[in-house]
Amino acid sequence: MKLYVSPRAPNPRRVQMFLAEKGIDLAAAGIELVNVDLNAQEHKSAAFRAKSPLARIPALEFDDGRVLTETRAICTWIEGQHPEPNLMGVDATERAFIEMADRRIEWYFLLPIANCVRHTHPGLAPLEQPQFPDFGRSQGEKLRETAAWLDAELQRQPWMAGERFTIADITAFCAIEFAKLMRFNAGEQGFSALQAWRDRVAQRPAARA
Ligand SMILES: N[C@@H](CCC(=O)N[C@@H](CS)C(=O)NCC(=O)O)C(=O)O
Repeated sequence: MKLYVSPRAPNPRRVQMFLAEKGIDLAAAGIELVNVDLNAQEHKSAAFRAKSPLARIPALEFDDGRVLTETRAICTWIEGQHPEPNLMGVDATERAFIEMADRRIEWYFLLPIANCVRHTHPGLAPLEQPQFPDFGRSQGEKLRETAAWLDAELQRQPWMAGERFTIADITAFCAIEFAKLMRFNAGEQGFSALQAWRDRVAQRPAARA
């Protein structure tokens, strides 16, 4: 199988961190990492679009030629193949609550960060045309509302979805690391619980994936 990724891109990083948290040896699992050069627009080539029609990564290509995209869908497949340690919930109720946390973080934390960076950072200009800096900055402001909410959550629970580390922590960590490109620092903004959580996740070996 081939997993299409790119260094520094937050969504492929979510899958790579998920694999690392599972302790999966990529060679033993038959997964080859393939780097896609986003700056060179490699993902927009006809060859790559044949695999991922919306020209997005990550993408997981099966040996039979089928291609799975969307980070959460790829993680769902990995969780099914490698159930332990569980990162997405052990029963219907826990799965639903973890999904709620993960999707909230994806939509209201990662997305505004991505929009802010993509519309304000010159390095992202090759990917986001046209850039709308005012829109990007307004997304940066909206991000602070979600950060305040996450900070409050983390004052009463240790992890994003509750009492244990889950996929929601992976999504939030990859998002907050990407937010360095918009100079967002939770601690400096007064979100000390969010900063302490970020620093704890950064200590995990998988954070280096
Ligand atoms: N909803 C998708 C988002 C994937 C996505 O936007 N990936 C970015 C990299 S983090 C990408 O491929 N960007 C290419 C582009 O903007 O042209 C997922 O969850 O995987």
